[in-house]
Amino acid sequence: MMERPLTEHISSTRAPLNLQEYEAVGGYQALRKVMQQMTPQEVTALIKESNLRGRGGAGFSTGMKWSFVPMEVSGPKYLVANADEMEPGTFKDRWLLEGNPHQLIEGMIISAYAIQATLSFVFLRWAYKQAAQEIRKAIAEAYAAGYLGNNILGKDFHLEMQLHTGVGRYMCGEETALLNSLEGKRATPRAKPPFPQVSGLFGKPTIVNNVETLSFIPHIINKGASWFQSLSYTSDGGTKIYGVSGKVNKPGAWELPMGVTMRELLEDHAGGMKNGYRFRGALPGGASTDFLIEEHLDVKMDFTGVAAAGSRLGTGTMVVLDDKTCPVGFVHNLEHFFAQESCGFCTPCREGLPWTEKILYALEQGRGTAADLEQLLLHTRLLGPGNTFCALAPGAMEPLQSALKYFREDFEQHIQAKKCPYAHDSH
Ligand code: L3W
Repeated sequence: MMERPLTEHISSTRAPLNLQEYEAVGGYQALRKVMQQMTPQEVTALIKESNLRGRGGAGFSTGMKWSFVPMEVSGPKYLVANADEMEPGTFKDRWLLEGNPHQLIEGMIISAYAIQATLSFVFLRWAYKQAAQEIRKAIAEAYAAGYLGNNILGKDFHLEMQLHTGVGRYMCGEETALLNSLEGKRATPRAKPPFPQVSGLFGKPTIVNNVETLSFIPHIINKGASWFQSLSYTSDGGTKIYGVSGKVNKPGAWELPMGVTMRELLEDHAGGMKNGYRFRGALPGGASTDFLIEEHLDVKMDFTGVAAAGSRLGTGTMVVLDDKTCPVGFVHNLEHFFAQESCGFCTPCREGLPWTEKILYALEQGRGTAADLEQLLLHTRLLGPGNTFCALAPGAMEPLQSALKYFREDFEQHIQAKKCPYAHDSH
């Protein structure tokens, strides 16, 4: 029987586990174990050993991130759960937030203990109203039970937790923009280094981890690093919440062993393509990843496998492109989103994304020229890694550059025919 530790107790037909129900299935046992038996350093060492890699998109080692916190520095330290899930096609954290809020809270308390943080925040996407209700209720229950507040489980450890709802901007998911937003400032990114682990919220050491990442912590404490490794098909340990959207029979999200193939996801879980639609490609991890195509269907969906195929696992939630949807229109739609969500702080992103969108729109409408394709290629370099302040614009260039590589004929057909060849089909 395949284990699904994160979602085992989530059911679409009932409310999330309340505190008592969560405790009845072993909830807060990991926190007890940590408080009774483990030093902060031991917790960090265990998480490092588990090779838990960040589930927000970048896959950075969680234990290593924690180990950068200068523990010898006195004064406040902070922990933030990044619940600002806004990556297009991505709806995995919502499942955990609405389905098992105590699991996240327990993970946060343990993580805060590991870095000796005394104040923690759930930074929640504005539109996640149901999640806000569940988290607020669960935080109150955790306070009432003595899992939050002063002297947690009788130890000399104190932690406050607050729910902070965002303002509905994609930019707030970038960790330094998120911290500026929490400080009440405009949500623009900060230069890194210094990384937040050293200088984060109000200039103090701060850890920002994704919801899925933090939700794993109690399970790793309870069952150990090798158990976590054993859940996965590959060396990137654990399970992963994968998702599929697009013209498939059963779009959805599933917790599966890390390293399932794209084909398994598409055929076994998403039920294959809908009648009359053929698979042309997919963005493996939300919109800001490169397309993979049919020849990649047997790629293992872990950080290493997807990178070797020329893309990134990202959030692990796949967006499928079918043969009746215009790839130019598809990418135009994405660039419209990214242009709208640029925070405007750095010039290449602020100016380059709307220009990219404009060129794509003209192409889609049959008003494009061959020179426009060169312009688009130039943009993928000018807005690429190293030329902007954060990952937003480079991420936005990934679907574009790979569409120009794999679907170039479609772009050229628009130019030659002076119209969209899909005009009657693509909706
Ligand atoms: C110390 C170093 N810390 C990296 C830390 C850093 C951060 C984490 C990842 O996100 C992803 C992208 C898209 N010393 C460090 C270090 N860190 N080097 O590791 O850092 P980084 O820079 O690799 O990535 P990032 O800029 O934090 C970029 C994804 O985000 N994305 C959007 C995702 C949206 C969602 C959502 O809505 N749920 O996830 C857009 O590009 O996949 O991989 O903590 O401090 N030398």
